[in-house]
Amino acid sequence: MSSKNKKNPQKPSQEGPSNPTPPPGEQPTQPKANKPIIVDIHTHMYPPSYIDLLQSRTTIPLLRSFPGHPSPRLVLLPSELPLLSHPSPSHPPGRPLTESYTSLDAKIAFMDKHSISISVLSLANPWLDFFSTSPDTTTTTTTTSPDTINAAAIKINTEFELMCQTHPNRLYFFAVLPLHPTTTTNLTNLTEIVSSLTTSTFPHCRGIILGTNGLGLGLDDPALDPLFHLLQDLALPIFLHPHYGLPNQVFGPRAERGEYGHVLALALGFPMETAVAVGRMYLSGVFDRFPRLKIILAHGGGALPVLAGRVESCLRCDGFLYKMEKEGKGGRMERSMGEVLRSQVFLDAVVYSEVGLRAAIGAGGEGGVGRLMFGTDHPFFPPLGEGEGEGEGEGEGEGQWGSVVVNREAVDGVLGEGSEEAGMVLGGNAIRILNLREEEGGEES
Ligand code: 5CU
Repeated sequence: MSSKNKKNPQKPSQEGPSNPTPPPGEQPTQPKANKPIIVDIHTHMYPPSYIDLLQSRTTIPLLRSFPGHPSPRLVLLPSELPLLSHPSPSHPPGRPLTESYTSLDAKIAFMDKHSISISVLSLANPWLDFFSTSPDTTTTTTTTSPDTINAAAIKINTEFELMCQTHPNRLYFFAVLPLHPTTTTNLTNLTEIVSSLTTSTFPHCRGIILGTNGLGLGLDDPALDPLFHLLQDLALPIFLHPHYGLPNQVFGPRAERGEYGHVLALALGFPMETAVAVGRMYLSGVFDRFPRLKIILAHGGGALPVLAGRVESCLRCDGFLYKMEKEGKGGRMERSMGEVLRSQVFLDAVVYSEVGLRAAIGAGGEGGVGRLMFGTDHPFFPPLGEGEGEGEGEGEGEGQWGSVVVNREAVDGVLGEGSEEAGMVLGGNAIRILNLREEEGGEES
């Protein structure tokens, strides 16, 4: 990791017009030179009750054993669905359920191996979306009662809270919400659950993780307004994460037959999904209605940083929206997409390249460096075992994970190893933005 490329360092962000000065206790934390505090804000787990849920299911997401393969496999992605009905004996769909997905000891060992002081845990995709009407209708479960879904969310959040309590100062979490179509008629319950996240029951909760599905109609669904209102009022950020990617047909029949593994779905489908979700929120006026809502986008905002200008341009030239505005029927946003990105949006630094990282920093404007937070996406993208086919031998491996090193090197390469700016992205920003304060009697990393 070299400091030769100290290019384009930028100043810390003021958090936009809605948050001109950080409140007391949210002052920027400056890490010590050369030994930055590393905070991982993008790190997943499946706690025990979620594994039970996966085990009980017959369609994605599920856990399934395949003859000739020692460990059960986690089959999660819509792109894996065609392979589930005709699994190849040598390359069954999914990924082996290793300890990395389920064990807190494995998470701590991973953190220690990568000098990560603090992790903000979250349930991995697809959260509890399968209880809702999803874009992939085969994953719909309509018979589950709202009480059961609420109870599942509370149980999972409690499991995360307890994990955090066993490692004070090292672990926090983003909670999962029980979103389902009946939520709108059941808002009191949802309000109670969301409000509880800021009480002494969940002292380690720092926001919520959300997919792009919402209640089944996406995040521009006006039925979500009460939720956004509440999250804004409680100052609970959304960590927005993709899961559905793009429809399988986009990638062609060879991808549908599994010939390209997960590459297209994860590398190209996920980032487009994130960009589309935020574009829909923007055009529907979510950010105008909730200007204090904070949203953290996974994978450096996906395709959004490079496409935000194009969204603005298309909006400026759209005859239909122009006419709507003239007729006083809306159509225009109060702020440009760029302004929203510079004031309400934060990005993780899980982009795997200097080019991508520069775009993510640029999206935040002058204060872009102050809006970016390091992440690993653990336990996804592990090192693969030597000579093992299709990830069967994947695991912790001996050294640091290549997927993590590449992200760390991009930060050091763009901002300069040991620089103040690199320290902000690696940990200082997360400590400030997510208010990761020291607890008494906490453990050292
Ligand atoms: O490899 C994968 O399937 C995934 C996934 O499902 N979610 C994620 O965040 N990264 C990779």
